[in-house]
Amino acid sequence: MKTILSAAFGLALLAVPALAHDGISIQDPYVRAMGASAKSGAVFFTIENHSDQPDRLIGASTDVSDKAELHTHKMDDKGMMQMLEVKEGFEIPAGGTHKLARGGDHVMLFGLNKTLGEGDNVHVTLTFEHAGEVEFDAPVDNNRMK
Ligand SMILES: [Cu+2]
Repeated sequence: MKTILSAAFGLALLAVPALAHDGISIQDPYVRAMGASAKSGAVFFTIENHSDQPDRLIGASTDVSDKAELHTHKMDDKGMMQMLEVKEGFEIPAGGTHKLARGGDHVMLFGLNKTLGEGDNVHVTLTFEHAGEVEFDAPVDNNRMK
């Protein structure tokens, strides 16, 4: 048993360099804009933390919005879904992931300064407590459900 465990542990250590990322990487991002004349939208993605310490997403901005806030959905006492700003941000555990998805955590965009069409790219800058700024492009996909 002990041999099997240490063999598995050895493999796990070997697998780490293959990921080849230090710190934070962003997977599978997309943007949703509500309607053709939408003044707001949301960005979804998965955050991977490849470092050995926890990190925290604490801010966001984009090239198409006046403002971007970290939001989540919560059920209120009447059973209605409500959106609220999460001032403390989202923690990503060491070696773990945090998914922003419809019906849950998201980056909310306010004051869209242009009409976003299907497939348009939005340039997103995220600010992390430890990793600092991480930039990526996210395509608009209004048909995606998750
Ligand atoms: Cu929101």
